[in-house]
Amino acid sequence: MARVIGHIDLDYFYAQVEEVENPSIRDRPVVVCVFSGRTEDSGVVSTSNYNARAIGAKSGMPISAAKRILNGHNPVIIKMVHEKYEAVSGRVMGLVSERVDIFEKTGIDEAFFDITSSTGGDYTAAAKIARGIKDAIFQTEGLTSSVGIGRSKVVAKLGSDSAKPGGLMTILPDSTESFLGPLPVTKLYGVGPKTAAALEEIGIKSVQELSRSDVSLLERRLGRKLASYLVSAASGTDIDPVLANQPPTQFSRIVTLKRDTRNVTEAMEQLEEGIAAIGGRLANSGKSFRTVSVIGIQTDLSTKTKSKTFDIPVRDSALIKEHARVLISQLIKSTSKDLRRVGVRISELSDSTDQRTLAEFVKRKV
Ligand code: DGT
Ligand code: CA
Ligand code: CA
Repeated sequence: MARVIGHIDLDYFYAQVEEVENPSIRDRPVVVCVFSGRTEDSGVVSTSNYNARAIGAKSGMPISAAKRILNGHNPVIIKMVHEKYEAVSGRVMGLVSERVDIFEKTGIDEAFFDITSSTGGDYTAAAKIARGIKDAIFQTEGLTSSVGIGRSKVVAKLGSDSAKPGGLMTILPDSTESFLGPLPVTKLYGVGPKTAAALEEIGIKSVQELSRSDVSLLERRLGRKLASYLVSAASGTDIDPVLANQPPTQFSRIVTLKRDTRNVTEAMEQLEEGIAAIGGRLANSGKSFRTVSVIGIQTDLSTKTKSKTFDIPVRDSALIKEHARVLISQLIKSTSKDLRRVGVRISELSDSTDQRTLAEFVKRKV
C-alpha cells in the first residue's frame, strides 16, 4: 500500500496573523519587520502579504528597501512580535495533530503528517481529511493554509508549495512521476545552489532528468549518500518517515540586553516578554515544571547559571517571574562582570495532572 503523507504550510504566516487581528489592513501591502534597533529603519522584512510581494517587498529584504519600493502604495509596516505568532502556531498545530495519525512539526508554520493508517491508503479519504484540517484552521483562527498530499515527504512538500496560496494538491501515487518530472531540481528538498550547480554541470536541470540519470556518474560527482537520496527524491520514492515530535523537556528564552548591565530591574524588564512566552507555552502544554533557571552571558562571553528546584512539580507561571528575579539578583552578586545577554529556563517538565499550585501546597503544609 502506498503511504499517504501530508505537508501543511500556512500562507504568509506572520502577515496573515496581523491581518486577522486587524482586517482593515487586508487590502494594503503588509510587511512584518524585525527591527534591529540600531537606527530607525535598520532590520529586515520577516515576511509580507501577497499585495506587498506583488510590488516586490519580500522576506529577507532590508526594511529601508521595502519602504522605498512600497512608497506611494499605502503600506502597513508592522513590528514582528514573535510570541504572538508562537501562540497562534501552537493552537494551529493542535488542530492538525488531533486529526492525523502521526504528526511532525517542522517549523513555526509547517508540519508533515502521516494518514496512511486512518485512510487505508485511499487518497480520496486523505483529501477529505486535509480539507477538514484546512477548514478547522480557517474557522478557528481565520488563517488560510496550503496542503500537499503524496506518497513521500518530498512529494507532499512540493504539493503544498504548488498549492500555495490557499490550495490543496493531492498527488496520486500513479501521477507522482508526471507531477515531479517537469519541476526544476532546485525545488527538491535538500538541493541547494551548490548541488544544483553540480547537477547542471552534468546536464541535469529538471527532476525528470535527475530521475533518469546515470547513478554511478551521480555518485562520483556528489557522493553515494546524496546521490541515492536525490534519485529516490526525484522519483518520489524517498522513504523518510514522518516522525512524531519528541515532547520538549524544557522551555527557555534568551535576550540580548540593549546595553551591558548589572542592574536587576533593567535585566528583568527586558526578560518580561520572554517570561510571558514561557508562561504561555507552559499553559498550552498543560505541563508542570520543577526547576527555574536564569542564564547570564557576561561581557567576556562566559556563562553563569543559577537555579531553583521546587519540592514538587508546579504549574503556576507567576512563579517563573518571581524566582527569575531572585535568581538574577543572586547571579549578579556572584560576579563582578556586566551581563550582555540573559535568559530564563524552566525544566524538569512533567505531565503531572496535579492541579495544586505551590501556594496551595504551602497552605496544606501549614
Ligand atoms: P508563504 O508560505 O510563502 O505563503 O509565506 P510565509 O511568510 O508563511 O513564508 P514561510 O513559510 O517561508 O515562513 C514562515 C514564517 O517565518 C514567515 O511568516 C515569517 C518567518 N520568516 C520567513 N522567512 C524569514 C526571513 O528571511 N527572516 C525572518 N526574520 N523571518 C522569516
Ligand atoms: Ca508559510
Ligand atoms: Ca513555512
